[in-house]
This record gives sequence, structure tokens and C-alpha cells, in this order.
Amino acid sequence: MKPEILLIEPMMAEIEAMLDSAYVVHRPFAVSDPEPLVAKVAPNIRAIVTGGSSGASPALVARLPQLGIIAVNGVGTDKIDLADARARGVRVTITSGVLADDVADQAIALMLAVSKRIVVNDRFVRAGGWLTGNVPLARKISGKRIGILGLGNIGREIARRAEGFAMEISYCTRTPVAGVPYRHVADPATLARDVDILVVATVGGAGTKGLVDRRVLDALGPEGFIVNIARGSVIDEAELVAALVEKRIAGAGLDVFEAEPKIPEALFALDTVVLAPHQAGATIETRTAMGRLVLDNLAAYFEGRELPTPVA
Ligand code: 8YV
Repeated sequence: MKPEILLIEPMMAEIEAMLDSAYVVHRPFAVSDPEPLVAKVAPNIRAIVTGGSSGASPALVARLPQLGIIAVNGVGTDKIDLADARARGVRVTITSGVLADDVADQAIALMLAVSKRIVVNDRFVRAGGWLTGNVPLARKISGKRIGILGLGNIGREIARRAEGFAMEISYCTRTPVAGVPYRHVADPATLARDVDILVVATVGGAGTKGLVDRRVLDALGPEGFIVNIARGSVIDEAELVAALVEKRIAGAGLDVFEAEPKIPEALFALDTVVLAPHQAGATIETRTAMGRLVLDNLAAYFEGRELPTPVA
């Protein structure tokens, strides 16, 4: 008998087809009222497959007596109570090693888009504005100072790319990372004060909630840009909106938000902001690699083998 699994959010069609061939897949997201479905299948569920931003609440986990693994199609575990999972003997896997490139690419794309006014200028050209006028000058990126908040796999890939732009690279972590040539700063406000572009690349969750607050934004200042490819929760969003509206910072490139997919409407009116619907790892290449890793982790679990990419 195929094991029964709960799929929390859609994946690529070909990955879902592979899931379907190996498991009985229940999809609460595909029905208008998920509760009766979850209640009916809960006693049989042996695996949850979910996304980094969806996770699996402890309340859901507690309803699944046969649950043995939560396979995250992503690297974020901020929406999973890892201690609770451990206490219940539930294994958790992530798709480490396959998405840092794409997320770093997105950080660079947002940095360029916002500083070089790519999106607002595109709108200007489409609206026929060039026929009768021109646009303000943009800001240069090459040779500027970048500050990376968090230097895990993704932060390092951002730094590597920034080297290609001859940027001066600083980073902020609690303790310095051994073996990297970049300048370490222990305090986010100090990092923000010293750079032209602040890129948020930390993990999410309680430990980093509101790490970028008014003090950090004001330290970045009216010439500074911020980019967030981490989690919306890391930036105090109300303060970010206020800083943008009041032009206390120069602009923002944002892939993630506090209450996705709800985005503060004040941002829609701002030409200094580039918005993306949490797309950093969303390429065909990366989603395929992530999906295959989810499948590999599930297969290893059900065959009693060592899990390829468990949470550390
Ligand atoms: C994905 C993410 O968009 O890795 C993560 O934690 O947030 C993203 O890469 C997400 O996991 C898909 O839901």
C-alpha cells in the first residue's frame, strides 16, 4: 500500500506527478473547505510535504499520529516548530544546496532594478513618456558598499556576486564567519550606517523578528537601498513603509513580506520600490532540483535509509 501524504502547497506538475505515482497524495489546498478532508485523512498521514513559507503548524502536526517526516520544499524552517517535531520523533528535511544561486541572483536583480530604476523606467517608456520627456538619473552599483545581514549559503553567494561588481563587502552575523575575506560587523545598525545597499539574507523566525527596525533604517539613511530576499518578518514592515514614504531611505527591492501575499498598499504608490511575489527560488531549474530533493528525502525515509538533507 502506498503511504499517504499531505501536500500543503502546489509543486511543479512533473514533481506532483512523481509524488502521485509513489504516494497517495492529499491536497487540502485544492478543495474549498480543507477541514473535512484533513479530519478524514489525518489518522493515515505519514508525511507532510510543504513549502518554506507555509511550513506545518504544531496544531496540524499534533493531529497526525502516524506522521514521521516533514519534507520542506525550501530551506526556511521558521514556520515549523523544530523542537516540537523532535519531541514527537518527526524528521524534518529541507532542500539545502540547490537554491542559494537563484536566491542570490534575485537579490542582485532587485538591487539593480531598484538602483537603476529598471521597473519605473519600463513603465515610463510603455506609457509613452519618453516621447515628451525624460527620467531622473539612477544610482550606480559597481564599486559601492554592500552590507549583507546574515552570511549563510545565500549570503555568501550574494557576496560572491557582489565581488563581480567590485563592491566593498561587509556582513553582519552574531559571530564572525571563519575564512571569509569580508568585513564583519556585529550590529545591524552599524552595518547599515556603513553601506549603500543593505541586503537581508538571514533566517526568519523569532530570533530575527524585527531585526531591521527604525534604528537600522535610519542608519541606512536617505541615500541607502534595502533588499530583502529572506523573510518579511526580519524587517519591521510598518517602519519600512514609513521610511520609504518619508524618503528616509532611497528605495527597496522586496521579494518577501510579513503577511504574504498581503502587501501594504502604501508600497504600490512608490516608484522607489520594486516588488516581487516571493519568487527568488522560483525558476524551472531550481524548483525541479528542489522537488527532486523532496522526493529523494521521502524515498529515503520510507526505505529506512539516511535522509539526504535533514535539518542540521
Ligand atoms: C520557496 C522559501 O519559495 O526556501 C524557502 O524557505 O521560502 C522559498 O524558496 C518556498 O519554500 C516554496 O514554498
